[in-house]
Amino acid sequence: MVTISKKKFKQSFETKMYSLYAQPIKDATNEQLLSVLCCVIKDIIAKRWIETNIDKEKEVYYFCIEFLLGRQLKSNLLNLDIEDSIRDGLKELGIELDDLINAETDPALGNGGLGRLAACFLDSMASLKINGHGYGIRYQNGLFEQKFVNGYQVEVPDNWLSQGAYFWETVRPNKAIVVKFEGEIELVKDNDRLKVKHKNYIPVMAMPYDIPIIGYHNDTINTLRLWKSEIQSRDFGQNTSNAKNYSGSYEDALAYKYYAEEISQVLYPNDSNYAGRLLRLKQEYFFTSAGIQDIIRKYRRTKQDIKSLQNKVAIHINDTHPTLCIPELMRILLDEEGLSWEEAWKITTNTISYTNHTIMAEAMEKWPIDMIKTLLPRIYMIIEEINRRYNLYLDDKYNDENKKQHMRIINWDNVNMANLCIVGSHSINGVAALHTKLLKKEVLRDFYEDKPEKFNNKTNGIAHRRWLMSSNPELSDLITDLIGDKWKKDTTRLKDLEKYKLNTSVLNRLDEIKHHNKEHLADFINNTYNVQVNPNSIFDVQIKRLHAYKRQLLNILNILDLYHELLENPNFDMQPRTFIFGAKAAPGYYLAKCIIKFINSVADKINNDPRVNEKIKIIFVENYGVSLAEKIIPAANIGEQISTTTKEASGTSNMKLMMNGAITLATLDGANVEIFEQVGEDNIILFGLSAQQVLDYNKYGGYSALDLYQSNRRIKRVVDDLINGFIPNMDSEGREIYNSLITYNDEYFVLRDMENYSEAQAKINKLYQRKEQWNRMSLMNIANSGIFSTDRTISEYAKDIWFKGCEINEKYIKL
Ligand code: NBX
Repeated sequence: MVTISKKKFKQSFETKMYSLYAQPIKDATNEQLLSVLCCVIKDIIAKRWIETNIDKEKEVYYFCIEFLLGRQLKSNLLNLDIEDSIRDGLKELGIELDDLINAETDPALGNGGLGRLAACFLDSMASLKINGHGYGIRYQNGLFEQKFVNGYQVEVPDNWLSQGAYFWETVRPNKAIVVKFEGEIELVKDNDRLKVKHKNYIPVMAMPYDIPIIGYHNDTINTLRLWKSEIQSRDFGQNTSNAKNYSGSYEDALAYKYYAEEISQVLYPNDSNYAGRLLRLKQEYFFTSAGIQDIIRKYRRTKQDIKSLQNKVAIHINDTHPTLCIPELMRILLDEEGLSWEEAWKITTNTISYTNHTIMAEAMEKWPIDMIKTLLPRIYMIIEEINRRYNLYLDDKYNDENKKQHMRIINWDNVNMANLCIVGSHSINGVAALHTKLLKKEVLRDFYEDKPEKFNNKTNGIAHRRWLMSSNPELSDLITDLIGDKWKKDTTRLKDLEKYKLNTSVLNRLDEIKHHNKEHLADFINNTYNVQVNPNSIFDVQIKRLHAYKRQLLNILNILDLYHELLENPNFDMQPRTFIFGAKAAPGYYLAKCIIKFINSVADKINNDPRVNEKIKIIFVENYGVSLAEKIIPAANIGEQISTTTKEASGTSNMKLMMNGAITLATLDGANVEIFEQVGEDNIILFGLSAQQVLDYNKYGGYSALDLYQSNRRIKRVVDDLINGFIPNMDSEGREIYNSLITYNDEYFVLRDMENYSEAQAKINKLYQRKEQWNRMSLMNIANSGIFSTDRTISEYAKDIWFKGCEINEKYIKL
């Protein structure tokens, strides 16, 4: 393990300060101090980083179009086990470590669950000593910064590189790669073979920026390689003689610069429907081509037979955004390595595996043929051939035209990316048991029936090092006091906490810690939003992207109902509650933005009504992201996981909240089902339609929202509030929401689940008053959260997918 003494650290820090900034420490800004600290840490790990990279075991490459890393300093110090010596050393230099921790930018290079999962996976791969590296895009602008203006979401461009640089990254111009767009393909005769010549293409340089991913208390340092797009200014030994010529005019040169740089300029801010835009397709090919070329370049250096690629390399496609890995690998094997189609296909399918993250039709990527053909002529030829061969297979095996139509890769002038992934990979997994079941039985049924052995489940997880040890140190220390520290490397040991479930003093300690965390959050809310919240109230939290299926609307309508009940009956026995929302809406998602405005308007009314504001407070935190999550989650009493059953593939905030002792209020959707199985019915509050009921409703025309509205007084009351002026400062947003519920018949069963939800909330109200029982439920949640560490998830990927049949699998079977 790397280590550094306090004395040595102080020396290195001072030297680095001089060499970087030529100024004394006392004159430095927090950003400068942070940059110096990052450099010192990078020096400490450099040797191990190099050594990890020349390891000879099979390597995993995890392709994801987003990585939502969060701040790195604290988690790096934790994983390196040097926080204390660095904290003390800095103190002696007159610097507070916490100031530097807070000075770090939080790179928002992802939308939500998908990108955060990828970041947790990197942490676990390194911590399990897997040589697993990430490939993604270094967006110049990450997810927009959210501001509320008069209750409306306003998007401000995210400028995470405004400090001039990201201190953790290392740029490697010597490893740049050329990615080719557009142009024409010519087949030229070369002896007795046809050679592929790509002419007049537009060369875009993929410049790698490497971020070290540090394993927990081990020597593994993996790499997250993010590519930035640039003009091709130097050739670095890559032959680009057939490229289009841009040196003609100044205008041409500028147009070329724009073309290249635009690709990694901005992250698409959608989390649930795909934007079928040309630029997005460029992004997808840009990072997959760069990554695949990089892998092959590295592999060639080992001088091993290309036919053994699958023994040394596993390529994982996270959702369909990196699908083009498949034809790109085929291209290299065919055109550069000269393999036959059959050989190339075997290697490709044996190397690549795919994870699906949604069953929602609107999120399924389908790219128009013409777009792919023009942008990526050679890749399109390969996709066409994959499709042609697959159609032969289908025609041979099935008569049912409908079924075959469903399974084709090219269909209705589009390339269906999920179908291409399924056909081109050896493993397809869903992200929670229910989700995988729905894939097998509903969405991908034909494929499952065709090749059942390819399908498997890998329930998501969370990096417990960040989401418990680092963000909730007091709880983490209590756990260690009670059961020792083995749980840090094996979270299933958390189960040992169960033996304290009748121990009043432990339960009280747990309560105290939760209270401290709530006080910290209350201070933060007070300082940031100028709203007073009561730490003795129940902190009820819903933090996730804003989407109709996640049903923030159900939550706020219930709050409104509660408000009415309180007004009608001021003595209504109610434990004070603080409802906390955090959510960004995709900028083009109008209904989601209306819901934000509605929540903010209801908050305004209730928070300013002295008749109730001792009992109810609503806080909608601006710009929700990883750093805010780290503050909110340790302080939560209740985690709202209230999606329309069948719609949330897994969810991961459910796991984070549970691990921090929140009680889950949930539908039996996504991984909530498994949380329920872990904690048992006494330790979770369930409500709502079952998956089967939702499927049946959807099959047979749904229920009548209008009938329910007309027959239920309380439901009618809150729905009418959307349009009767009861909530001030609303424009047409209320009508928009009203229409989604009544005119368009409540696609997400908000009103259908409302009564049941409100009963569940009433149950919570009662339970919380029995403090000891509540604390016991909290303890049981923590004790049974161990299975949701990504260490478990990743060891399953390792043994069932990436290293299946490999010698080194032995290592992971023991995990
Ligand atoms: O992936 C999320 C699911 O909704 C969650 O249920 C799940 O827990 C999580 C991790 O498996 N999906 C998600 O976050 N998707 C996106 O962010 C997304 C981004 C771009 C896009 C489509 C979806 N075009």
